[in-house]
Order: sequence, then structure tokens, then C-alpha cells
Amino acid sequence: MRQAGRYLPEYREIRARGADFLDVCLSPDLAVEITLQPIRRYGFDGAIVFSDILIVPHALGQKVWFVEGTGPRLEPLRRIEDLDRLSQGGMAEALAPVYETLRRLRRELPPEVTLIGFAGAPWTVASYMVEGGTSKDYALAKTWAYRAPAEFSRLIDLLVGATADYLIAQVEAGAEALQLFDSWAGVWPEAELRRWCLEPAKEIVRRVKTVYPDVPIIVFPRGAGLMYEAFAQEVGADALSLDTTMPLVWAREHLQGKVALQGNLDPLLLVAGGEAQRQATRAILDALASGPFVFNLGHGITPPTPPDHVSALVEQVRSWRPGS
Ligand code: 1CP
Repeated sequence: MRQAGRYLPEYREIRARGADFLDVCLSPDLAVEITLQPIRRYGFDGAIVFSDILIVPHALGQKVWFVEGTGPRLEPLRRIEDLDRLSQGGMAEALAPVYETLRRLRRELPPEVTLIGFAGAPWTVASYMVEGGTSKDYALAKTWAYRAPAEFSRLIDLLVGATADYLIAQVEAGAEALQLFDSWAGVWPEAELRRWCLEPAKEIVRRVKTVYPDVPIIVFPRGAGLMYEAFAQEVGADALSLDTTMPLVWAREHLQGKVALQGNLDPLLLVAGGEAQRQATRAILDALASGPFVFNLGHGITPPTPPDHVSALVEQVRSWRPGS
């Protein structure tokens, strides 16, 4: 859940040198250094490679750039003909720096630290590609999918193929586990959640598992609510990442017998700190830590997070014992 980032002074120092965000993702020297920063500081069990989900549209030939303080911008796809501008032909070359970053990380990380590769899920990535950036309501992307599902599925299918290839290549380069981020899954009614989120995730997992059956895959269908259960039953992932809103006892009873769970501390509790953070952390551990479980946040860490609050969290999680 974005363990690197602007909450760390050592990250801000690198970003202050002025390189474009995408160039940082595509510079192995910088990406390796940024990935290692939170591992050095906190000794986490897993390191997620520093990159971004929008590297895939970039590699497919869409224009992607980041505006400081605003977020990602893309030259939007608005008509089916716009898809003709995309091609998987240049992907391997465009993504080669990410693979180099992974190879170097595997050499530099302590052997006990798991190296995690990732990608955005097709719907979440498609939403940025169609909207041209962050959106409040995903109106353009959703309307396209409702009005012309056969057209929209061309985009989703393209992303299923590109994402599966990208994840497989990340394992080849040294990733030991994979996470698929469907950050905006929660905007769909049931039928469309299945069609645009669950089915694509299932197909990506199938393709990766055909090549690498033993590499754990974590899926994050953020906001899927009760549909988390269908993801647990049908997608074939090894683990689900719980968003902040998921009730703990429900998750234990309905999901944890089927998949490992990861989550789900509200990142804003890490900003608040103190007793609120301690109590919520403890509730998560008491409910879930006896099953197959990875302690994590329920969404990305935010820039105002005091680094000391993360240290306190790590200490609490590491010293937790059942019934303590
Ligand atoms: O710890 C790490 O190094 C993690 C690397 C990482 C990951 C896993 C980054 C770096 N981005 C992501 C995934 C990502 N990117 C997601 C899925 C996870 C989530 O929901 O948080 C999404 C939706 C994005 C898109 C994106 N990139 C946004 C969100 C905008 C929105 O719509 O709300 C933003 C702000 C970025 C830029 C970005 N990516 C990563 C970082 C550290 C940043 C901030 C850049 C900076 O301020 O320097």
C-alpha cells in the first residue's frame, strides 16, 4: 500500500531534485533507492517495487504525465478509434527499466524480505485512460461501458493481456509475490463488478499461474463490499487485501478460510496516531492475526503521516501475541 512516498523526508529529498515522476519510476538507480528507503527505516517483511500503475498505459503508447500536487494526467481515450493508438509492441522495451529495478532489488534486499511486484487491475487502469486522470465519479468510463460494452471490453481485454504479460515478466525479473490493485472496483453494481473487475482478475491470475503456479497473488478489490466473498471463491488469488471499510469478524468468517487476508488499517489512523491508532491496530490483530494474515493498511499511506507513527505501528504488530 505505497510504503514509499512523500511522508518520508528521504523520499522528498530525491523528488526535490526535480525529475519527472515517471522518469523516477523508469530510472533503476532512483527506483531501487526509493524502494529500499522504507525497508531500511522500518525493516518491513515485504518490499513493493517503486513504480506506478500508470506505467502500463505509458508502455502501451498513451501519453501519461504527472502534475505536482494534482496527480496523474493522460491524453484521454474517448472513442473506439482511440484504442488503435495503443499497441503492445513497444511494451517490453518501455518496461525494461522496471525489470532492471527488480533484478537489482533482488540482489540488494536481505534474503528474508519478500520482493513484491504489482500492476493496476484493468478497470482501475482503464478509468484513468478514459477519464484522462483522477475522477470523482468515473462518469465517462462508466457511461462508455454501459452504452457500448463490446467496445469497452476491447479496452479491458487489451489490459488483461498486457497486465498478465507484465506481471509474468516481473516474476522473471525477481518479484516473489504479486499484487493487483483494483482501487476503484467499488463504483460498480454487481453485474458490472463481475464483468469489469472479477472476471478480468480471474483471467490474469489464471494466466500468471499457468506460468508460475507457486507465486502468491494478492488481489485488492477496493470497495467490493459483500462481493469480496465472490472474489475469495472465484478469482483463484492466494490472498485478498481488505480495504479500510471491511468488517473484521465478517472477513474472518467469510473469507479467511478460503484465502489469506491482508489489511486493513485506515491510513488516516496513522496520521492521527496515539490511542486511536493503537486500538484499531489491536482490533485488527485480535480478529485476523491467527489465520493466514499479513498486516497492512486498507489503502495508500498519505503524505502527512508522521514517520514515528509507522515505527510505533511496526513495534506493536511485531510484539502482538494471541490473547496478549
Ligand atoms: O511503496 C511504493 O513504492 C509503492 C509504489 C506505488 C504503488 C503500489 C505507487 C507510487 N503507486 C502505486 C499504485 C497506484 N498508483 C494506485 C493503486 C493503489 C492505490 O489505490 O493507492 C493508484 C490508484 C495509482 C495512481 C496514482 N499515482 C495516484 C492516485 C491518484 C488518484 O486518482 O487518487 C497518485 C497520486 C500517483 C502518483 C504516485 N505513485 C506512487 C507515489 C509515491 C505517488 C506520489 C508521487 C509523489 O508525490 O511524489
